Amino acid sequence: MDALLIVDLQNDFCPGGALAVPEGDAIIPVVNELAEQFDHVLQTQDWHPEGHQSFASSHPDHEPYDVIEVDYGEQVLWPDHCVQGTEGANFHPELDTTHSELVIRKGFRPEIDSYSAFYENDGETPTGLAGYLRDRGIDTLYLCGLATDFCVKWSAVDGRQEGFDVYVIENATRGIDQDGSLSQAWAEMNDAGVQVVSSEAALDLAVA
Ligand code: VGL
Ligand code: ZN
Repeated sequence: MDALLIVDLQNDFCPGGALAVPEGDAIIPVVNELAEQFDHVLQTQDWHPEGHQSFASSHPDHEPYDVIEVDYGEQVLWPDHCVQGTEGANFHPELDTTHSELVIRKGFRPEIDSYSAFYENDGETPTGLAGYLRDRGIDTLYLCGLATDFCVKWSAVDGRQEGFDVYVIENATRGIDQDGSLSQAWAEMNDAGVQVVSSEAALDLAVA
């Protein structure tokens, strides 16, 4: 069984937001069409407390996009974004969320960032998504949303690791592209066995 997973389509990742992904909002009409057609739709929501460790503002000697060492490895420092309860953390108002069965919130532990829908960035704290999918008999995931080179990539690679078939819908995702991270992300996804499809091909495959 197939599911569409819409990653972090929130105000702060769209133009005008705190961590805007170029053209982030351009995917919304495509995502809405996909959401209408899939039998199962899931979403993630980046959901940080104020003062989160991933915020540059929590590290007085650093600026946004610096990379620091933390307990679980390298951490990019971001502008404050998707703070719990703020407008920036809300889903984009044009996103049709009526079809969504489940919203997985992530990044709410103050000391751990969480890009992947499956695991926090320590690589071992699960979000519960794998169990939910298995319980529901879902074995194939179609990913869309933001950002291609961070939360979408980590979710896709971890999904493969967990044994799911994973497709990334190329025209329904956009990247941040920090220091070449976008082309590296496509290469890593390819190496992990993630397949790349257009939204038209995804609809043919999944809804046929
Ligand atoms: C994301 C950076 C920080 C994402 C979330 O959704 O890709 N990127 N938090
Ligand atoms: Zn975040």
